[in-house]
Amino acid sequence: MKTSFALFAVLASAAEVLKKPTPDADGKFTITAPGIKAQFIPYAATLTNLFVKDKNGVERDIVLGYDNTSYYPVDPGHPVYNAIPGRYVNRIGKGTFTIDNVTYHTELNDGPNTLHGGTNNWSYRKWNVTEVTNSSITFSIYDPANSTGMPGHVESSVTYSVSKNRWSISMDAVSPDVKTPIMLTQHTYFQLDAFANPENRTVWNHTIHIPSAKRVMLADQNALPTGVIANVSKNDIDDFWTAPHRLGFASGNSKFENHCGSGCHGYNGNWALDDKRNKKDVALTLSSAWSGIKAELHTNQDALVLYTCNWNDGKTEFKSTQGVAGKDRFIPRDGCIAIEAQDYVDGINHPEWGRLAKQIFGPGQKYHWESTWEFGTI
Ligand SMILES: *[C@@H]1O[C@H](CO)[C@@H](O)[C@H](O)[C@H]1NC(C)=O
Ligand SMILES: *[C@@H]1O[C@H](CO)[C@@H](O)[C@H](O)[C@H]1NC(C)=O
Ligand SMILES: *[C@@H]1O[C@H](CO)[C@@H](O)[C@H](O)[C@H]1NC(C)=O
Ligand SMILES: *[C@@H]1O[C@H](CO)[C@@H](O)[C@H](O)[C@H]1NC(C)=O
Ligand SMILES: *[C@@H]1O[C@H](CO)[C@@H](O)[C@H](O)[C@H]1NC(C)=O
Ligand SMILES: *[C@@H]1O[C@H](CO)[C@@H](O)[C@H](O)[C@H]1NC(C)=O
Ligand SMILES: *[C@@H]1O[C@H](CO)[C@@H](O)[C@H](O)[C@H]1NC(C)=O
Ligand SMILES: *[C@@H]1O[C@H](CO)[C@@H](O)[C@H](O)[C@H]1NC(C)=O
Ligand SMILES: CC(=O)N[C@H]1CO[C@H](CO)[C@@H](O)[C@@H]1O
Repeated sequence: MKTSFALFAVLASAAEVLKKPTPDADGKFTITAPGIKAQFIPYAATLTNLFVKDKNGVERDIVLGYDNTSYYPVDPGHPVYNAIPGRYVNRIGKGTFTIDNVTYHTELNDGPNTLHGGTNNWSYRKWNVTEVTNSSITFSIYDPANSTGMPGHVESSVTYSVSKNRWSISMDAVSPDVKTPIMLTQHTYFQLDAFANPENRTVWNHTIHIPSAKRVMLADQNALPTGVIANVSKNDIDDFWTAPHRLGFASGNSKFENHCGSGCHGYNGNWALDDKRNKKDVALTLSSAWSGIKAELHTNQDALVLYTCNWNDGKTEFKSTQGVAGKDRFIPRDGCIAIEAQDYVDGINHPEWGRLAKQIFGPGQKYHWESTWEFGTI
């Protein structure tokens, strides 16, 4: 009796193991729910493909990426495609910060500043896969002390899950030993027409609305905040709050050129969301008239970085799941928008902003980030 029960248990658990989702030949894990399919690789905890239906019911892959999963780690441009940079995203002014009178130095990999933790950091590492189901996947990372010039080790994880028409992302992190900066984001680049609009492959005709983005960080030529947080007035170049605007609505404005740094037109800025907004409300809506796809963001974060892909050089191909058969496959300049929910850029160097408690974590404290994208049609 005992033996057969034990045998039954073994067989049952073997069946469980067999049913466990495994990666495909390219190393991609696929999770699905009605109306949505998402694929991921452990490198940088990257979303490689995101399929939703357009207004005609056609499935569209609406994020940037490569067909070849082996290319992500060796790509010299390394645009952090749909990855998790860390442990402190975006810029650190002059690659330095101070905690409790000790000054730390990080790699200057973006002009005079640090960007996304320097080279070879969280978005350059293969994360561990800790749990997979048909509709969710969890990746984890152990970041050793000083691996990015920052004190103490950090343990972090991200869970991606899908439910009907919805993609949810949840990230946690702790620094058990000492105080250290932690600020994460999920760095997805969207193209809601999947480059299949025969008239236009830029994002300028996508419409965006961010009702609580009433303030924006002024930035220098290297896209580093100066410290001044300006109010955004109606129809100003950064106004996406008073009404929905096309991303290209200000392209005739003299401020459009060099708006995101020297030689950079369009946007690579950081908007502060109203602290008092109801976090149950939609924080941002992005849509495109051509595909009719609409994406609504909910987030617990207080700021957003938007980047309209000025630096695409027109030499990188998009995926075989995108575009129009028979046409060229190159991503044009301005061909996408990265939407990064996070806290205020370089807040560790601006105590006057009052963000230190949201950006520096030590023993006993928990960092938690969450966002949901809900897809539909207009
Ligand atoms: C994929 O990328 C890797 C790394 O660059 C390269 O060695 C390999 O040849 C590529 N495979 C294909 C099918 O292009
Ligand atoms: C930092 O230095 C100041 C001035 O010397 C001192 O008053 C303060 O106690 C120090 N803080 C810490 C946490 O060591
Ligand atoms: C997951 O998907 C596989 C393949 O479609 C299926 O055999 C399995 O029963 C599913 N598991 C669950 C828990 O739904
Ligand atoms: C993955 O897990 C192994 C074993 O626990 C650990 O040694 C390694 O550092 C982990 N990798 C990452 C990227 O955290
Ligand atoms: C941290 O790493 C840098 C180089 O990566 C090194 O110069 C520095 O001494 C290290 N600091 C500590 C406290 O280990
Ligand atoms: C741009 O969007 C408008 C509606 O907002 C639509 O009428 C027009 O056809 C679109 N243009 C292109 C090139 O897709
Ligand atoms: C795409 O549309 C934008 C504005 O909507 C326009 O500036 C640009 O010239 C168009 N590109 C092409 C290739 O038609
Ligand atoms: C923004 O507006 C508020 C009042 O709504 C005002 O208190 C604040 O000084 C303004 N900020 C700037 C930088 O002008
Ligand atoms: C700039 C910097 O500190 N880079 C580090 C990122 O993490 C790797 C370990 O994965 C270190 O080797 C790099 O020095």
